[in-house]
Amino acid sequence: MTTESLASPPFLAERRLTIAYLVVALVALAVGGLMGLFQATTYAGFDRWIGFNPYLDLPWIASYYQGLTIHGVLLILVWTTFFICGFLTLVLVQVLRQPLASLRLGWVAFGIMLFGLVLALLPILANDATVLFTFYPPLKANSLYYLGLTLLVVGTWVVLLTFVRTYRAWRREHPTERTPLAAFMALVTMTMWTIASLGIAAEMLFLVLPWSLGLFGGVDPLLARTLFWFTGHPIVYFWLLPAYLSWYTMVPQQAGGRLFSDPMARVSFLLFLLLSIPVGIHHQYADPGIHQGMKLLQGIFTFGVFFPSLLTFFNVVASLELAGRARGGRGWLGWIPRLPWNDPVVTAQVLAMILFAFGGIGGLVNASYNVNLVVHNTSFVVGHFHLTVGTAVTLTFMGILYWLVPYLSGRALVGRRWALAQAWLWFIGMALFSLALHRLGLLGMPRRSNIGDAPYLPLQPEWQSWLSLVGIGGVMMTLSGLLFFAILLLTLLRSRQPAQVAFPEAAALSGPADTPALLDRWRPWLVLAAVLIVVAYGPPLATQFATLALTSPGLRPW
Ligand code: HAS
Ligand code: CU1
Repeated sequence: MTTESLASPPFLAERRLTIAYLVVALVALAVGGLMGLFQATTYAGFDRWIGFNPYLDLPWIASYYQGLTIHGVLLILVWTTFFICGFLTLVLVQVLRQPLASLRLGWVAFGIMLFGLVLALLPILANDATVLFTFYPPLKANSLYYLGLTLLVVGTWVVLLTFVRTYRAWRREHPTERTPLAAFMALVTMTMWTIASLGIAAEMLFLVLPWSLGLFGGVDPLLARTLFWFTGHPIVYFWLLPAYLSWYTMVPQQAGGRLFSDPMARVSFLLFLLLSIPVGIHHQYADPGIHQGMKLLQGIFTFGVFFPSLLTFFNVVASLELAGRARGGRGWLGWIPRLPWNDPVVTAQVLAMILFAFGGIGGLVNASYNVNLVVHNTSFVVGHFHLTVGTAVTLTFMGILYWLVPYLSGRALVGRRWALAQAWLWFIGMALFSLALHRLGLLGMPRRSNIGDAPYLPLQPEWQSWLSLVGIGGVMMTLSGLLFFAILLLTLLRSRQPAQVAFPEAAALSGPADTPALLDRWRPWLVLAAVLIVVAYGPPLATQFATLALTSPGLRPW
């Protein structure tokens, strides 16, 4: 643990950069969350009760689909990415005790991302890019949407560049030391993401952007989807790994214990580096034009990428057990009540873990080819990703903000009890909401449909009670979100007490010294990752390039 005097906090300049990222992230969370409320309540038919339908009654939102685009882009792309870039920047400089190699480059990265975000938002808000966050062609958006999202991605590459330069500077001064675990995790996360993002970058630059500018007469939807999912699966681990970083390197200390195994944590992250990318075709099991053999191979790799999460399950629960026992817990399960359930930082994150176990099981269902055919494009998948990105990631980030905002502002958190209530409300609301969506998916309810109002989709009677539960869960999450923002704002505006927060760095039972040197090298793992990508994506991409057909004209059904 590092204790620093509040009079002159270290890395003041880097903190400012982190704060800038967090501000954008939180605004995105607020606006994106509001769209979620609209969706959940119209699904449940509450709009007819209260005589207010956001899509008909609000002048600035034209349709369910525009709302859903705002929801997806702001939450899944902006809230996550901006939070992660800000959080990891701080983590890197703190644990390496090394200033950012180039602060200016750090701000350039932020500037590119923010500029890209503004460009993408303009057509979204003007209802000129109502193509959802997946922007599947032949749906065709205004070019600014594609250009903006491309810049957002390019900005994250610059973030990696600043990380690598910072790490190199540290390495020169510490040639034989093991990279501190949290810094290692930050680097793996950004490296994996950068390789992964090459798919979406290629899709943008060589297919949809020229097509939207009128340079190509048509587009090849299959190739576009394949390149999209090359990035679209690993992006979920780009969101997850920073949460894991907190579960491994911070929560054990915050809970009063130690990390169980540092080397095992590194193995888990290296497995993510290897296996996150060559699995994207599990989103395309239902697509024609991809060979069954490749679907099988990527399906098998998908079961492979399950393992680093199983290692995490074991390691993180063992660490929590160490904490509970250090606090006097006895017996098989007696350690659980001894965890600091009165601390919102820990409670929010443990609750996130618990729901993630169910999200992970749902992931296995999705990954199984024959069952996927039952749940694909149904609300089952929506239930799955609200447990993962909506809870494992989002509730963890909220828990992190409960120490990070005091840490950055120097003001103690106000309303700890309210913060606890907020975490539980999210947990219970999301549990009901996701349960209902999983169930509705099994009852055949499609995802991405204006349930309740779509003329082509009559409501099935057996959906009705579950739809009410979706609405109730959505309202609970909205209340939780309101509480969350109120607590943060009051902390910033009203808190009179100085914060007593040190940067959390958990010690480990089996520490970095037990880590074999091979786990701290980069080249072998990067080469292996590249080989796996070529094996998994070489054949389908080669076939799709060979049969490239830029023939689909654009569609604007909205
Ligand atoms: Fe997924 C679709 C498969 C994980 C997000 N996923 C999606 C979509 C999103 C998403 C957004 O194979 C929809 C995309 C779209 O718009 O179409 N997913 C998986 C698999 C995993 C998985 C195998 N997904 C995630 C994560 C996400 C995420 C993480 C976001 C962050 N997913 C799929 C598939 C589809 C899919 C198919 C396509 C479906 C279709 O047809 O469209 C695995 O990585 C999951 C592994 C997780 C675990 C859980 C480990 C538990 C831990 C916590 C332990 C601690 C506890 C605390 C319990 C094995 C580490 C104990 C505490 C005490 C106090 C005792
Ligand atoms: Cu996936």
